[in-house]
Amino acid sequence: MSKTRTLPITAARVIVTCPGRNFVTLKIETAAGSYGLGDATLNGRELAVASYLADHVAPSLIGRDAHQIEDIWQFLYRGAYWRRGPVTMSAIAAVDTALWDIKAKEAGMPLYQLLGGACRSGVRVYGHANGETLEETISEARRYRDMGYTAIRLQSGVPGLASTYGVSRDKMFYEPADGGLPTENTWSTSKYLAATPRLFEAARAALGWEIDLLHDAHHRLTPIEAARLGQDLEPYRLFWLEDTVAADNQASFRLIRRHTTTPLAVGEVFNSIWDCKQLIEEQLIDYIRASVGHAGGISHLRRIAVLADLYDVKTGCHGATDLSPVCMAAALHFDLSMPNFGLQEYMCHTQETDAVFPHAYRFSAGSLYPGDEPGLGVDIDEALAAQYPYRRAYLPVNRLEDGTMTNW
Ligand code: GCO
Ligand code: MG
Repeated sequence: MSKTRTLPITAARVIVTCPGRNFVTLKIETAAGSYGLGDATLNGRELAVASYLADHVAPSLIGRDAHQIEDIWQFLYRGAYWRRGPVTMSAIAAVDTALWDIKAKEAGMPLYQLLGGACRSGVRVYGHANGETLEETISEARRYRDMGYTAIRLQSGVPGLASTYGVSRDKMFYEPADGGLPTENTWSTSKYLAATPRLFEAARAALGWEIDLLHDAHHRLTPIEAARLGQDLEPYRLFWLEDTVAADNQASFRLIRRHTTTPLAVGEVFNSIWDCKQLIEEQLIDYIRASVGHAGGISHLRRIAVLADLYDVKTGCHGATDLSPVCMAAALHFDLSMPNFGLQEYMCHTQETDAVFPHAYRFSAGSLYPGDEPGLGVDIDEALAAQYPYRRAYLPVNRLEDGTMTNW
């Protein structure tokens, strides 16, 4: 029997860059001269993960065998003692993703081949149509349809509110981290609940029934309000209704589920299988939105997806602009290889970001294709990245009209 070749890790470097928005990237190098990339971006808390990796993880990686992905995952998860949480799990995710990138490059295969091969020809994605008014949102949706999208998320301004989640001036590149300190928004659930069914009624009248429509409530409702919205939207047959409640209390989905057949998606802020377990096992949701970047990497997200598959829950990976092209590429290889893939979120990155992260993945006719380069098929131009130093940026915060803090 031949002896297994080891692949010692020689360096693990953290690269922070801001080509329009902040990204944290881990680059792991091996004695063979190969390297892999992992996304460690945590919107509004970027430097916490950068320090976690550079100060606490990188030194313990040097000399380990890059091929031992699962053992290194367990070492970082169990070895931290302080388990889970977005900072730890984003850091572990970056290591895991970089190691899968290395292994696939060593194998000379695109990563999806190593994960079991393609289960479908491409990865269907949804785009983001948004506008200040219902009319503007619908005309944006038409534009997305003309670009080839077959699934579109609709977010619209709410009459009587100055701003809301999901509506931006730049229609192609939505960026919510808009302030050097958190900006304050004002929120009214009653105004939102009145406006949203009207948006979808108008959208179906204008766009017909061929197109899949989605919506994100962004954690702002109570369970009974979520149940109401789900019922009110039933006539318009949404593909999914996302993040109605914050889901800190997984059992709260029982109440929502009891009242509506609108398909439910949740989990972009989840970072572990334990955040998903009850929701999946009790079949309280239809789509799990956890991402490679925030939920422990490809290794851990596969566990979540395998559990979900047992209960007819499909994947719907988070894919906002604050997940870098490294994370997007990883998501595409994962999506292509999983039997219970549902739909992938896709917000285009800016040209500046794409230049820093040259990538093989391409959009065509409503789907993304990861390409057939060995590994993830994404690189980082370090010289260009160095030209964009970190800029502090925060997500907004939200208050009710009487001043009470609420979820953003
Ligand atoms: C989505 C999300 C994002 C988040 C953002 C926070 O569904 O894409 O809700 O827009 O708000 O990722 O950093
Ligand atoms: Mg969301």
